[in-house]
Amino acid sequence: MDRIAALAARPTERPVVYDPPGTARSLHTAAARVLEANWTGASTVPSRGLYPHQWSWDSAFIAIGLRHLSPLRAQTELETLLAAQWGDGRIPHIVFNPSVPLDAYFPSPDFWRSSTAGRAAGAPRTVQTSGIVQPPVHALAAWLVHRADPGLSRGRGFLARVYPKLAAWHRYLLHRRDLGGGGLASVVHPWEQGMDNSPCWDAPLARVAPAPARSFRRADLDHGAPEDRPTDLDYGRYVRLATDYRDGGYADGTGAFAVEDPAFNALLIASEHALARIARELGATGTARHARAERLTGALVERLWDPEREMFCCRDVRGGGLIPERSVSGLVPLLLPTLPGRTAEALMRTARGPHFSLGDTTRLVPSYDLLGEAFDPHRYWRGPAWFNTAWLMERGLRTHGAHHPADALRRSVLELAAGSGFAEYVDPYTGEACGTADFSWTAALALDLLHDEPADDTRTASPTA
Ligand code: 9WN
Repeated sequence: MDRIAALAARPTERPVVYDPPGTARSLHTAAARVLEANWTGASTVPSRGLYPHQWSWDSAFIAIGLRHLSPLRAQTELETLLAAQWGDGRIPHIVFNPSVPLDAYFPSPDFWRSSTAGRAAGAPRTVQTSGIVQPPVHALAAWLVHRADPGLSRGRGFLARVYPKLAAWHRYLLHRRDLGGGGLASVVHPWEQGMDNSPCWDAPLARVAPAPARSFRRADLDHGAPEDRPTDLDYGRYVRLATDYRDGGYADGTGAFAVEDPAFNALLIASEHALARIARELGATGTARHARAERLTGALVERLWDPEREMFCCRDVRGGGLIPERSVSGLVPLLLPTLPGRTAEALMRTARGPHFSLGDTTRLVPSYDLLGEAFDPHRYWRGPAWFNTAWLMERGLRTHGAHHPADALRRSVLELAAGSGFAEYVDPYTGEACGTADFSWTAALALDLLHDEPADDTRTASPTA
Protein backbone atom coordinates (compact mmCIF):
# COMPACT_ATOMS: atom_id res chain seq x y z
CA MET A 1 0.00 0.00 0.00
CA ASP A 2 1.52 3.41 -0.88
CA ARG A 3 1.81 6.17 1.74
CA ILE A 4 -1.25 8.19 0.67
CA ALA A 5 -3.39 5.07 0.52
CA ALA A 6 -2.10 4.10 3.96
CA LEU A 7 -3.04 7.53 5.29
CA ALA A 8 -6.43 7.27 3.65
CA ALA A 9 -7.05 3.96 5.39
CA ARG A 10 -6.35 5.33 8.88
CA PRO A 11 -9.20 4.94 11.35
CA THR A 12 -9.45 8.74 11.87
CA GLU A 13 -10.44 9.08 8.22
CA ARG A 14 -14.09 10.05 7.78
CA PRO A 15 -16.30 8.73 4.98
CA VAL A 16 -15.69 10.40 1.65
CA VAL A 17 -18.79 12.25 0.47
CA TYR A 18 -17.72 13.71 -2.86
CA ASP A 19 -18.94 12.29 -6.16
CA PRO A 20 -18.25 10.98 -8.72
CA PRO A 21 -16.38 7.99 -7.33
CA GLY A 22 -12.66 8.16 -7.93
CA THR A 23 -12.61 11.96 -8.02
CA ALA A 24 -12.57 12.17 -4.26
CA ARG A 25 -9.58 9.88 -4.01
CA SER A 26 -7.58 11.88 -6.54
CA LEU A 27 -8.51 15.19 -4.88
CA HIS A 28 -7.46 13.75 -1.53
CA THR A 29 -4.15 12.63 -3.01
CA ALA A 30 -3.48 15.94 -4.75
CA ALA A 31 -4.34 18.01 -1.66
CA ALA A 32 -2.16 15.77 0.52
CA ARG A 33 0.71 16.28 -1.92
CA VAL A 34 0.45 20.08 -1.64
CA LEU A 35 0.49 19.90 2.16
CA GLU A 36 3.39 17.49 2.11
CA ALA A 37 5.41 19.72 -0.24
CA ASN A 38 4.75 22.79 1.92
CA TRP A 39 5.58 21.06 5.23
CA THR A 40 8.90 22.21 6.68
CA GLY A 41 9.24 19.64 9.46
CA ALA A 42 7.42 21.57 12.20
CA SER A 43 4.89 23.71 10.32
CA THR A 44 3.54 24.43 6.84
CA VAL A 45 4.32 27.44 4.62
CA PRO A 46 1.29 28.96 2.85
CA SER A 47 3.25 28.71 -0.41
CA ARG A 48 6.90 27.90 -1.14
CA GLY A 49 7.57 31.00 -3.27
CA LEU A 50 5.33 33.88 -2.21
CA TYR A 51 4.95 33.11 1.52
CA PRO A 52 7.99 31.10 2.71
CA HIS A 53 7.41 31.38 6.50
CA GLN A 54 4.68 30.33 8.96
CA TRP A 55 1.54 32.50 8.97
CA SER A 56 -0.86 32.56 11.92
CA TRP A 57 -4.38 32.11 10.51
CA ASP A 58 -3.05 30.04 7.63
CA SER A 59 -1.69 27.55 10.18
CA ALA A 60 -5.05 27.31 11.91
CA PHE A 61 -6.83 26.54 8.61
CA ILE A 62 -4.03 24.18 7.59
CA ALA A 63 -4.31 22.26 10.88
CA ILE A 64 -8.05 21.84 10.28
CA GLY A 65 -7.26 20.02 7.01
CA LEU A 66 -4.11 18.27 8.19
CA ARG A 67 -6.06 16.48 10.93
CA HIS A 68 -7.50 14.24 8.22
CA LEU A 69 -3.99 13.22 7.12
CA SER A 70 -2.08 13.23 10.39
CA PRO A 71 -3.57 14.47 13.66
CA LEU A 72 -0.02 14.54 15.02
CA ARG A 73 1.18 16.92 12.33
CA ALA A 74 -1.92 19.06 12.87
CA GLN A 75 -1.14 19.33 16.58
CA THR A 76 2.50 20.13 15.81
CA GLU A 77 1.45 22.88 13.37
CA LEU A 78 -0.43 24.70 16.15
CA GLU A 79 2.22 23.99 18.81
CA THR A 80 4.96 25.50 16.60
CA LEU A 81 2.95 28.66 16.15
CA LEU A 82 2.13 28.93 19.85
CA ALA A 83 5.80 28.52 20.75
CA ALA A 84 6.31 31.99 19.21
CA GLN A 85 3.62 33.64 21.35
CA TRP A 86 4.58 36.92 23.00
CA GLY A 87 4.50 37.49 26.79
CA ASP A 88 1.52 39.84 26.44
CA GLY A 89 -0.45 37.02 24.82
CA ARG A 90 -0.35 38.06 21.16
CA ILE A 91 0.21 35.38 18.54
CA PRO A 92 2.33 36.98 15.81
CA HIS A 93 1.06 36.92 12.25
CA ILE A 94 4.37 35.55 10.89
CA VAL A 95 6.92 33.24 12.51
CA PHE A 96 10.09 33.56 10.44
CA ASN A 97 12.12 30.61 9.26
CA PRO A 98 15.77 31.61 9.89
CA SER A 99 17.03 29.53 6.97
CA VAL A 100 15.04 31.57 4.42
CA PRO A 101 17.04 34.49 2.91
CA LEU A 102 16.00 37.93 4.20
CA ASP A 103 15.05 39.21 0.75
CA ALA A 104 12.65 36.31 0.05
CA TYR A 105 9.73 38.09 1.74
CA PHE A 106 9.06 41.69 2.69
CA PRO A 107 8.74 42.83 5.47
CA SER A 108 11.49 40.55 6.75
CA PRO A 109 12.68 39.98 10.35
CA ASP A 110 15.09 42.93 10.16
CA PHE A 111 12.08 45.19 9.53
CA TRP A 112 10.00 43.95 12.49
CA ARG A 113 12.99 43.57 14.89
CA SER A 114 10.71 41.65 17.24
CA SER A 115 13.29 40.54 19.79
CA THR A 116 14.44 44.13 20.41
CA ALA A 117 11.51 46.43 19.53
CA GLY A 118 9.07 43.92 21.02
CA ARG A 119 10.97 43.32 24.25
CA ALA A 120 8.59 45.31 26.47
CA ALA A 121 5.64 43.38 25.03
CA GLY A 122 7.38 40.08 25.74
CA ALA A 123 8.47 39.01 22.25
CA PRO A 124 10.42 35.74 22.30
CA ARG A 125 14.22 36.01 22.15
CA THR A 126 15.01 32.92 20.18
CA VAL A 127 12.58 33.16 17.30
CA GLN A 128 11.96 36.15 15.03
CA THR A 129 8.36 37.15 14.34
CA SER A 130 6.27 40.02 13.03
CA GLY A 131 4.64 42.23 15.67
CA ILE A 132 1.05 42.29 14.41
CA VAL A 133 -1.59 39.54 14.67
CA GLN A 134 -4.13 37.74 12.49
CA PRO A 135 -7.69 36.47 13.09
CA PRO A 136 -8.08 34.15 16.11
CA VAL A 137 -9.08 30.88 14.41
CA HIS A 138 -6.71 28.92 16.64
CA ALA A 139 -8.91 27.67 19.49
CA LEU A 140 -11.50 26.47 16.97
CA ALA A 141 -8.71 24.70 15.08
CA ALA A 142 -7.29 23.17 18.30
CA TRP A 143 -10.69 21.76 19.25
CA LEU A 144 -11.31 20.31 15.76
CA VAL A 145 -7.80 18.81 15.74
CA HIS A 146 -8.41 17.24 19.17
CA ARG A 147 -11.70 15.74 17.96
CA ALA A 148 -9.93 14.07 15.03
CA ASP A 149 -8.04 11.77 17.41
CA PRO A 150 -8.96 12.32 21.08
CA GLY A 151 -6.81 9.37 22.20
CA LEU A 152 -3.64 10.80 20.67
CA SER A 153 -4.54 14.28 21.92
CA ARG A 154 -5.10 13.09 25.52
CA GLY A 155 -2.00 10.93 25.41
CA ARG A 156 0.14 13.92 24.41
CA GLY A 157 -1.61 16.34 26.76
CA PHE A 158 -2.30 18.49 23.68
CA LEU A 159 -5.25 20.49 25.01
CA ALA A 160 -3.75 20.90 28.48
CA ARG A 161 -0.66 22.46 26.91
CA VAL A 162 -2.38 24.75 24.42
CA TYR A 163 -5.29 25.89 26.61
CA PRO A 164 -3.37 28.45 28.76
CA LYS A 165 -1.75 29.91 25.63
CA LEU A 166 -5.06 30.23 23.81
CA ALA A 167 -6.65 31.77 26.90
CA ALA A 168 -3.81 34.35 27.09
CA TRP A 169 -4.29 35.10 23.38
CA HIS A 170 -7.99 35.83 23.86
CA ARG A 171 -7.21 37.92 26.96
CA TYR A 172 -4.81 40.02 24.90
CA LEU A 173 -7.45 40.65 22.25
CA LEU A 174 -10.25 41.39 24.68
CA HIS A 175 -8.25 43.68 26.97
CA ARG A 176 -5.47 45.31 24.96
CA ARG A 177 -7.41 45.56 21.72
CA ASP A 178 -10.76 46.89 22.87
CA LEU A 179 -9.81 50.24 21.36
CA GLY A 180 -13.41 51.25 20.64
CA GLY A 181 -14.49 50.62 24.24
CA GLY A 182 -17.53 48.54 23.22
CA GLY A 183 -16.13 45.10 24.00
CA LEU A 184 -14.95 44.11 20.49
CA ALA A 185 -11.32 43.67 19.40
CA SER A 186 -9.84 46.14 16.91
CA VAL A 187 -7.26 45.42 14.23
CA VAL A 188 -4.48 48.00 13.95
CA HIS A 189 -3.24 47.08 10.46
CA PRO A 190 -5.01 45.72 7.34
CA TRP A 191 -2.71 42.67 7.42
CA GLU A 192 -4.13 41.79 10.84
CA GLN A 193 -7.60 41.20 9.48
CA GLY A 194 -6.16 38.94 6.78
CA MET A 195 -8.07 40.53 3.86
CA ASP A 196 -5.22 42.95 3.30
CA ASN A 197 -6.38 45.05 0.41
CA SER A 198 -10.13 45.16 1.06
CA PRO A 199 -11.91 48.37 -0.03
CA CYS A 200 -13.12 48.54 3.60
CA TRP A 201 -9.67 49.89 4.49
CA ASP A 202 -9.61 52.62 1.82
CA ALA A 203 -11.17 55.36 3.98
CA PRO A 204 -9.22 54.67 7.21
CA LEU A 205 -6.00 54.14 5.21
CA ALA A 206 -6.44 57.44 3.37
CA ARG A 207 -5.52 59.19 6.65
CA VAL A 208 -2.13 57.41 6.73
CA ALA A 209 0.85 59.13 5.08
CA PRO A 210 2.58 56.47 2.91
CA ALA A 211 6.22 55.56 3.54
CA PRO A 212 8.33 56.71 0.56
CA ALA A 213 8.46 54.04 -2.19
CA ARG A 214 12.29 54.06 -2.16
CA SER A 215 12.40 53.19 1.55
CA PHE A 216 11.43 49.52 0.97
CA ARG A 217 11.50 46.83 -1.70
CA ARG A 218 8.45 44.63 -2.28
CA ALA A 219 9.21 40.93 -2.74
CA ASP A 220 5.63 39.92 -3.62
CA LEU A 221 5.95 41.24 -7.18
CA ASP A 222 8.72 38.70 -7.83
CA HIS A 223 5.99 36.04 -7.60
CA GLY A 224 2.62 37.65 -8.35
CA ALA A 225 1.19 39.67 -11.24
CA PRO A 226 1.07 43.39 -10.28
CA GLU A 227 -2.58 43.61 -11.41
CA ASP A 228 -3.52 40.88 -8.89
CA ARG A 229 -1.64 42.50 -5.98
CA PRO A 230 -2.04 45.71 -3.89
CA THR A 231 -0.72 48.94 -5.40
CA ASP A 232 2.55 50.62 -4.37
CA LEU A 233 0.57 53.39 -2.68
CA ASP A 234 -1.24 50.83 -0.49
CA TYR A 235 2.09 49.16 0.32
CA GLY A 236 3.53 52.53 1.37
CA ARG A 237 0.67 52.90 3.84
CA TYR A 238 1.06 49.35 5.18
CA VAL A 239 4.75 50.04 5.75
CA ARG A 240 4.07 53.35 7.51
CA LEU A 241 1.57 51.76 9.92
CA ALA A 242 3.87 48.83 10.72
CA THR A 243 6.88 51.15 11.19
CA ASP A 244 4.99 53.39 13.60
CA TYR A 245 3.71 50.39 15.59
CA ARG A 246 7.23 48.95 15.82
CA ASP A 247 8.78 52.29 16.80
CA GLY A 248 6.23 52.58 19.61
CA GLY A 249 7.42 49.23 21.02
CA TYR A 250 4.29 47.46 19.74
CA ALA A 251 2.23 49.15 22.47
CA ASP A 252 -1.48 49.26 21.68
CA GLY A 253 -3.83 52.20 21.65
CA THR A 254 -2.17 55.09 19.84
CA GLY A 255 -2.00 54.07 16.15
CA ALA A 256 -3.69 55.92 13.32
CA PHE A 257 -5.61 52.84 12.16
CA ALA A 258 -8.09 50.97 14.36
CA VAL A 259 -11.03 49.05 12.92
CA GLU A 260 -13.56 46.64 14.44
CA ASP A 261 -14.04 43.95 11.84
CA PRO A 262 -16.96 41.49 11.74
CA ALA A 263 -15.01 38.40 10.60
CA PHE A 264 -12.18 38.94 13.07
CA ASN A 265 -14.64 39.26 15.95
CA ALA A 266 -16.88 36.41 14.76
CA LEU A 267 -13.83 34.14 14.68
CA LEU A 268 -12.93 35.30 18.19
CA ILE A 269 -16.45 34.38 19.33
CA ALA A 270 -16.36 30.98 17.60
CA SER A 271 -12.98 30.35 19.19
CA GLU A 272 -14.27 31.44 22.61
CA HIS A 273 -17.02 28.81 22.31
CA ALA A 274 -14.32 26.28 21.32
CA LEU A 275 -12.23 27.30 24.34
CA ALA A 276 -15.26 26.58 26.53
CA ARG A 277 -15.40 23.08 25.07
CA ILE A 278 -11.68 22.64 25.66
CA ALA A 279 -12.13 23.78 29.27
CA ARG A 280 -14.89 21.18 29.75
CA GLU A 281 -12.71 18.47 28.28
CA LEU A 282 -10.06 19.47 30.83
CA GLY A 283 -12.51 19.21 33.71
CA ALA A 284 -13.77 22.80 34.14
CA THR A 285 -17.33 23.95 33.35
CA GLY A 286 -16.62 26.33 30.47
CA THR A 287 -19.81 28.22 31.37
CA ALA A 288 -18.11 31.58 31.87
CA ARG A 289 -16.52 31.34 28.43
CA HIS A 290 -19.81 30.52 26.72
CA ALA A 291 -21.37 33.48 28.57
CA ARG A 292 -18.55 35.75 27.37
CA ALA A 293 -19.07 34.53 23.81
CA GLU A 294 -22.77 35.40 24.15
CA ARG A 295 -21.93 38.90 25.37
CA LEU A 296 -19.51 39.36 22.48
CA THR A 297 -22.19 38.26 20.03
CA GLY A 298 -24.46 40.94 21.51
CA ALA A 299 -21.71 43.55 21.05
CA LEU A 300 -21.11 42.38 17.47
CA VAL A 301 -24.77 42.86 16.57
CA GLU A 302 -25.04 46.14 18.43
CA ARG A 303 -21.89 47.73 17.02
CA LEU A 304 -21.48 46.27 13.54
CA TRP A 305 -24.91 45.30 12.18
CA ASP A 306 -26.09 47.54 9.34
CA PRO A 307 -29.89 47.16 9.03
CA GLU A 308 -30.01 48.93 5.69
CA ARG A 309 -27.41 46.69 4.02
CA GLU A 310 -28.66 43.64 5.95
CA MET A 311 -25.13 42.58 6.81
CA PHE A 312 -22.29 43.39 9.19
CA CYS A 313 -19.90 46.24 8.35
CA CYS A 314 -16.55 47.40 9.74
CA ARG A 315 -16.42 50.19 12.30
CA ASP A 316 -13.74 52.85 11.86
CA VAL A 317 -12.75 53.46 15.46
CA ARG A 318 -10.59 56.51 14.65
CA GLY A 319 -12.96 58.06 12.11
CA GLY A 320 -16.17 57.04 13.85
CA GLY A 321 -19.06 55.16 12.33
CA LEU A 322 -19.66 52.16 10.14
CA ILE A 323 -17.69 51.90 6.91
CA PRO A 324 -20.28 51.75 4.10
CA GLU A 325 -18.70 48.88 2.14
CA ARG A 326 -19.95 45.34 1.63
CA SER A 327 -17.21 42.76 2.15
CA VAL A 328 -17.41 39.00 2.66
CA SER A 329 -16.15 39.75 6.17
CA GLY A 330 -19.65 41.04 6.93
CA LEU A 331 -21.19 37.66 6.05
CA VAL A 332 -18.77 35.52 8.07
CA PRO A 333 -20.67 35.95 11.41
CA LEU A 334 -23.18 33.49 9.90
CA LEU A 335 -20.86 30.88 11.32
CA LEU A 336 -22.08 31.66 14.85
CA PRO A 337 -24.76 29.23 16.02
CA THR A 338 -26.01 31.78 18.57
CA LEU A 339 -26.66 34.55 16.06
CA PRO A 340 -30.30 35.73 16.36
CA GLY A 341 -32.44 33.83 13.82
CA ARG A 342 -33.64 36.95 11.99
CA THR A 343 -30.05 38.18 11.63
CA ALA A 344 -28.95 34.83 10.17
CA GLU A 345 -31.92 34.91 7.76
CA ALA A 346 -31.00 38.42 6.63
CA LEU A 347 -27.36 37.43 6.10
CA MET A 348 -28.38 34.49 3.93
CA ARG A 349 -30.66 36.79 1.89
CA THR A 350 -27.75 39.18 1.38
CA ALA A 351 -25.38 36.37 0.34
CA ARG A 352 -27.92 35.24 -2.30
CA GLY A 353 -28.74 38.81 -3.38
CA PRO A 354 -27.12 40.92 -6.14
CA HIS A 355 -24.10 42.02 -4.11
CA PHE A 356 -22.68 38.48 -3.69
CA SER A 357 -24.95 36.40 -5.92
CA LEU A 358 -24.16 33.13 -4.15
CA GLY A 359 -25.82 30.14 -5.81
CA ASP A 360 -26.58 32.30 -8.85
CA THR A 361 -23.86 33.97 -10.94
CA THR A 362 -20.87 33.40 -8.63
CA ARG A 363 -19.25 30.04 -7.94
CA LEU A 364 -17.62 30.97 -4.62
CA VAL A 365 -18.40 33.93 -2.36
CA PRO A 366 -16.65 37.04 -3.74
CA SER A 367 -14.47 38.91 -1.27
CA TYR A 368 -16.20 42.20 -2.08
CA ASP A 369 -19.48 43.63 -3.37
CA LEU A 370 -20.05 42.69 -7.05
CA LEU A 371 -21.79 46.05 -7.52
CA GLY A 372 -19.26 48.10 -5.53
CA GLU A 373 -17.26 50.80 -7.30
CA ALA A 374 -13.96 49.22 -6.26
CA PHE A 375 -14.93 45.71 -7.42
CA ASP A 376 -12.19 43.97 -9.43
CA PRO A 377 -12.51 40.20 -10.01
CA HIS A 378 -8.74 39.67 -9.92
CA ARG A 379 -7.21 42.16 -7.51
CA TYR A 380 -6.29 41.08 -4.01
CA TRP A 381 -9.33 41.03 -1.70
CA ARG A 382 -11.20 43.50 -3.92
CA GLY A 383 -13.46 40.93 -5.55
CA PRO A 384 -11.87 37.51 -6.08
CA ALA A 385 -12.99 34.54 -4.00
CA TRP A 386 -10.86 32.81 -1.37
CA PHE A 387 -11.30 29.25 -0.15
CA ASN A 388 -11.11 30.05 3.56
CA THR A 389 -14.07 32.42 3.38
CA ALA A 390 -15.98 29.83 1.32
CA TRP A 391 -15.23 27.26 4.03
CA LEU A 392 -16.49 29.65 6.72
CA MET A 393 -19.64 30.39 4.72
CA GLU A 394 -20.28 26.68 4.15
CA ARG A 395 -20.17 26.16 7.91
CA GLY A 396 -22.44 29.14 8.45
CA LEU A 397 -25.05 27.97 5.95
CA ARG A 398 -25.05 24.46 7.40
CA THR A 399 -25.14 25.77 10.97
CA HIS A 400 -28.34 27.65 10.15
CA GLY A 401 -29.96 24.73 8.37
CA ALA A 402 -29.39 25.87 4.76
CA HIS A 403 -28.12 22.44 3.67
CA HIS A 404 -28.77 22.74 -0.07
CA PRO A 405 -26.80 25.97 -0.54
CA ALA A 406 -24.11 24.55 1.76
CA ASP A 407 -23.89 21.40 -0.38
CA ALA A 408 -23.63 23.48 -3.55
CA LEU A 409 -20.90 25.66 -2.08
CA ARG A 410 -19.03 22.61 -0.89
CA ARG A 411 -19.17 21.10 -4.38
CA SER A 412 -17.84 24.35 -5.88
CA VAL A 413 -14.96 24.43 -3.40
CA LEU A 414 -13.98 20.86 -4.24
CA GLU A 415 -14.23 21.40 -8.00
CA LEU A 416 -12.43 24.74 -8.03
CA ALA A 417 -9.71 23.75 -5.56
CA ALA A 418 -8.59 20.86 -7.73
CA GLY A 419 -9.41 22.58 -11.05
CA SER A 420 -7.40 25.68 -10.18
CA GLY A 421 -4.29 23.81 -9.04
CA PHE A 422 -5.09 24.77 -5.41
CA ALA A 423 -4.96 28.47 -6.29
CA GLU A 424 -4.58 31.13 -3.64
CA TYR A 425 -7.80 32.73 -4.94
CA VAL A 426 -10.03 32.63 -8.00
CA ASP A 427 -12.19 34.84 -10.19
CA PRO A 428 -15.58 34.53 -8.45
CA TYR A 429 -17.50 34.17 -11.71
CA THR A 430 -15.28 31.90 -13.77
CA GLY A 431 -13.13 30.16 -11.16
CA GLU A 432 -10.00 31.22 -13.08
CA ALA A 433 -6.91 30.78 -10.89
CA CYS A 434 -5.24 33.92 -9.47
CA GLY A 435 -2.26 34.50 -7.17
CA THR A 436 0.04 31.62 -6.35
CA ALA A 437 -0.64 27.90 -6.97
CA ASP A 438 -0.36 24.98 -4.49
CA PHE A 439 -1.62 27.23 -1.72
CA SER A 440 -1.79 25.36 1.57
CA TRP A 441 -5.14 26.46 3.03
CA THR A 442 -6.87 25.82 -0.30
CA ALA A 443 -5.62 22.21 -0.14
CA ALA A 444 -6.32 21.85 3.59
CA LEU A 445 -9.86 23.19 3.52
CA ALA A 446 -10.78 21.22 0.40
CA LEU A 447 -9.56 18.16 2.25
CA ASP A 448 -11.70 19.09 5.23
CA LEU A 449 -14.82 19.49 3.10
CA LEU A 450 -14.09 16.18 1.43
CA HIS A 451 -14.61 14.37 4.71
CA ASP A 452 -17.99 14.14 6.34
CA GLU A 453 -18.17 15.21 9.92
CA PRO A 454 -21.24 13.83 11.60
CA ALA A 455 -20.05 14.67 15.09
CA ASP A 456 -18.96 18.28 14.65
CA ASP A 457 -20.30 19.81 17.84
CA THR A 458 -19.04 23.32 17.03
CA ARG A 459 -22.04 23.88 14.79
CA THR A 460 -24.41 23.78 17.76
CA ALA A 461 -25.06 26.38 20.40
CA SER A 462 -25.48 24.18 23.45
CA PRO A 463 -23.05 25.18 26.20
CA THR A 464 -23.03 21.63 27.49
CA ALA A 465 -22.37 19.95 24.13
C1 9WN B 1 0.58 39.63 4.52
C2 9WN B 1 -0.32 34.26 3.85
C3 9WN B 1 -1.02 35.59 3.90
C4 9WN B 1 -2.50 35.45 4.35
C5 9WN B 1 -3.27 36.74 4.18
C6 9WN B 1 -3.07 37.25 2.75
C7 9WN B 1 -1.58 37.43 2.45
C8 9WN B 1 0.35 38.71 3.34
C9 9WN B 1 0.85 39.36 2.06
O1 9WN B 1 -0.92 36.19 2.62
O2 9WN B 1 -1.06 38.43 3.31
O3 9WN B 1 0.26 38.98 5.71
O4 9WN B 1 2.07 39.45 1.90
O5 9WN B 1 0.04 39.83 1.24
O6 9WN B 1 -3.77 38.43 2.54
O7 9WN B 1 -4.62 36.54 4.48
O8 9WN B 1 -2.55 35.05 5.68
O9 9WN B 1 -1.05 33.36 3.08
